[in-house]
Amino acid sequence: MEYPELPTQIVTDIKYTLALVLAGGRGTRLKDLTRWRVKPAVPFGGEYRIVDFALSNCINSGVRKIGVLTQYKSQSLIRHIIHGWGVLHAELGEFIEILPAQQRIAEKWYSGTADAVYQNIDIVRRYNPDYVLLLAGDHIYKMDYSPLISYHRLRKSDLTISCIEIPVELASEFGVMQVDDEQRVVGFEEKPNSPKPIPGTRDRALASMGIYVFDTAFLFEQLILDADDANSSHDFGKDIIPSLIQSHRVFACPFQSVGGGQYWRDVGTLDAYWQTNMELVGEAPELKLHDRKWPIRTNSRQYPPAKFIFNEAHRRGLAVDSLVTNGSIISGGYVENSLLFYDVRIEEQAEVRQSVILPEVVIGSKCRIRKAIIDKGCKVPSGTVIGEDPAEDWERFHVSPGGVVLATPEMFGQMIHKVR
Ligand code: ADQ
Ligand code: ADP
Repeated sequence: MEYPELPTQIVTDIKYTLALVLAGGRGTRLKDLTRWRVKPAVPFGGEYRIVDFALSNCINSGVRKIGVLTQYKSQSLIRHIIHGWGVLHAELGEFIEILPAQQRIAEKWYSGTADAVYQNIDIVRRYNPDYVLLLAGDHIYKMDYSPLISYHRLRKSDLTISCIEIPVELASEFGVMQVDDEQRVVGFEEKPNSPKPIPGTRDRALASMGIYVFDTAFLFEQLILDADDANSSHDFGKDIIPSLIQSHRVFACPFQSVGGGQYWRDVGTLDAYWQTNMELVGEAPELKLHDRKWPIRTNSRQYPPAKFIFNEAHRRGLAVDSLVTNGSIISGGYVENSLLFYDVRIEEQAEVRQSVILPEVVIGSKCRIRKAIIDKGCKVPSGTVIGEDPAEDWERFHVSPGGVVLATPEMFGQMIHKVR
């Protein structure tokens, strides 16, 4: 007789899973937002850092053994995790550990995602998990990883890849796969120039989300083989996955967002970063941050409530269609269709529209800011105009292909943390 899937087995699967969050890439397309911090540490959504989504998904899924692999400009990320993520109980076998590149095995930095995991192989061995869940630290989404892990076991899979359907014209940025009727992966190309559409469609492709479940012993075997291969670039997407699909059981598991739908965003460019933040400002955002059943945790700061000081003469001192985070004060200024992070000041007669204002920014009086991202700590001098004259913006700031202006403290000549 066949027994139905027992809930206790699912709990055991999750309990013996180790999540490794890959958070070491450069993220160069975010330009100066990643000049001093790695992409997963970039502030997002008023209160959060990008990595909070992967970490919260882990905690909410019950995956509570977590390693965060980091190397490039990691201080901001390390600070965020140390100050904000002390939420697990070591005495219950739960932890979040930071795994910086530290030359344990080879005398070099992490050279690719597979090498990053390989260089921590002794640490992973010590944790002794049954499964390893590999995640990227730079996506915005809400996902329950437990069905993915059960799917992996039930299919007797060696490797399971979480996948999503995307427009084929965007697919060159992703690992693109083909599957058979049972979702077994029969083709995989990393960032192909001409991505193959899903059979029966012309405009959809099946993309890897860079989320993998491995049986631990199998992962070790493959990492060691890869480490010995002089021709490999030591990357899961480029090297390991394509080499496995003929000889091993590799399955694709279709993604479903918590609460339904398929919300998943890579905020890899300034335009995507701005757009994804702006979506939150809209009336009914697809990403529901108010959902208490799947809370996104962060390093919450103890700030007083946001404050609005109305100036009777100018009828200013308000924000409409906007998100305003704690500690912010709008004093006689006007904010529309914008997202203000914590501890932001908008001074007399300043106007901010369609903009993302990161923490600890001061927008001086009579500034006019439109379609901009203002990085943490900027003190924007009174009277500054951004987003009205492209030629002027080009001279002083960074302007994205979609016309979003990024301003950082350095662009205002404000060296917040001087090197010399
Ligand atoms: P990319 O996102 O382009 O494609 P990559 O640049 O390797 O892949 O980044 C994946 C994650 O690993 C990121 O979170 C990054 O920060 C981190 N990372 C990169 N290099 C690292 C290193 N040396 N050390 C530690 N961490 C590192 C991948 C897959 C595609 C898939 C997309 C989905 O290769 O097949 O479609 O993710 O976004
Ligand atoms: P985060 O909390 O994101 O790590 P910080 O508080 O360290 O940011 O920095 C505040 C601002 O100063 C950010 O806009 C950041 O890009 C910038 N910054 C950080 N380090 C330096 C530096 N050494 N020189 C100039 N600017 C810096």
